[in-house]
Amino acid sequence: MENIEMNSNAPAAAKEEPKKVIFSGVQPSGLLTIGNYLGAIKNWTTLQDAYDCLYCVVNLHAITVRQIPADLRRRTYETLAIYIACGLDPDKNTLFVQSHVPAHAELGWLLDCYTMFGELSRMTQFKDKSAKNADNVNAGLFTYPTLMAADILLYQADLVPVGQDQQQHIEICRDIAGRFNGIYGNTFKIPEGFMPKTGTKIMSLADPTKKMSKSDSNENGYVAILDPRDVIIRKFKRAVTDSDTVVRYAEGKDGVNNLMNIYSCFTGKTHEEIEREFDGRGYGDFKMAVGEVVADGLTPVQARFNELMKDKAYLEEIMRRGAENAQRRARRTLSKVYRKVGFVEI
Ligand code: AQP
Repeated sequence: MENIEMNSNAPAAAKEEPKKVIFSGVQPSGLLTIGNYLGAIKNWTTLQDAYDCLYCVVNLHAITVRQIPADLRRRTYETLAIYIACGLDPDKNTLFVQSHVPAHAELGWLLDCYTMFGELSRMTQFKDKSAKNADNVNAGLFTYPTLMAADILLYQADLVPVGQDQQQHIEICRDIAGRFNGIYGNTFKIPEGFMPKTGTKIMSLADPTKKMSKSDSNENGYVAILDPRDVIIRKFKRAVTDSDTVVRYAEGKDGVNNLMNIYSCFTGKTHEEIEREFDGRGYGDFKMAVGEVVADGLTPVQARFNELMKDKAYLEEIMRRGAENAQRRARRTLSKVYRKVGFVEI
């Protein structure tokens, strides 16, 4: 053993800065798409060494839209398996399921009482989802952003890596936290949104003016991470483009722009490089090439996913470990909040 001499005059060892905290999640509300992959999960994997990351399968959010129970249960396992298959290491990140940590629902309720009806009414996701689910415009759909604020604030997260569609929810989370801090003194860290450089908004292949969504009723609109190769290629072949025939990134060419973004995310090539590569070639060639790079990129993810899904006990062990860790951290914030608002703790 090394003999270290203590010297009281020696300068104190440089104190290591604690890692910044990251929180994010995906709803197990369908087959995860390349929008979820490029806008969120792929970005998360680049953060796992430098940050203290918590990634959640947000099943409480998923029931704001009616789910078939057996599907929801299966997709909860699948979503966790996709996180790991995409490269999230369960030893470096806290991976967990939202309903396993009751503090989310508890803080969600409390924050409902500090969120205004008017601000929730302005959320575009609420407007879009109410239009899509006109027969089930439930209170949970309306207060979704408050629960999302609770998810983030419970862990005193510094950063929330999300796609562009979630930017408005990050803003309202900051407003709620600021309001609470204004009344009771510093309680919550005010988080920042953190968007990837590319892939922030992947559009539907069937209607490139709309975001690609896993709950789209038109299966040709999205490419699922688990879609087989032939399905991926067929969906790209059918992708809506325009009457022009030149592969270039320009205003009004939503379909081609979207395909160029996807190609760029999977190959690392810039738009200029893509334009040069497909100079003089038609859309047919281009769509085929996009389908192939996407299918190639997803092959290892799918292989790892299939292995993981054979071992439910392993996935449950990850869920259990993640929930214990998350619950311990979440409780600290919740106790602080309860004290501040005047709840008696026994
Ligand atoms: N099309 C997209 N482009 C880029 N990022 C996207 N994300 C979703 N769609 C795209 C990002 O994925 C993360 C998880 O999303 P979610 O499942 O919690 O909810 P969502 O944003 O409502 O995603 P979907 O696929 O549209 O789900 P459904 O259809 O169930 O509502 C978020 O970071 C999101 O930005």
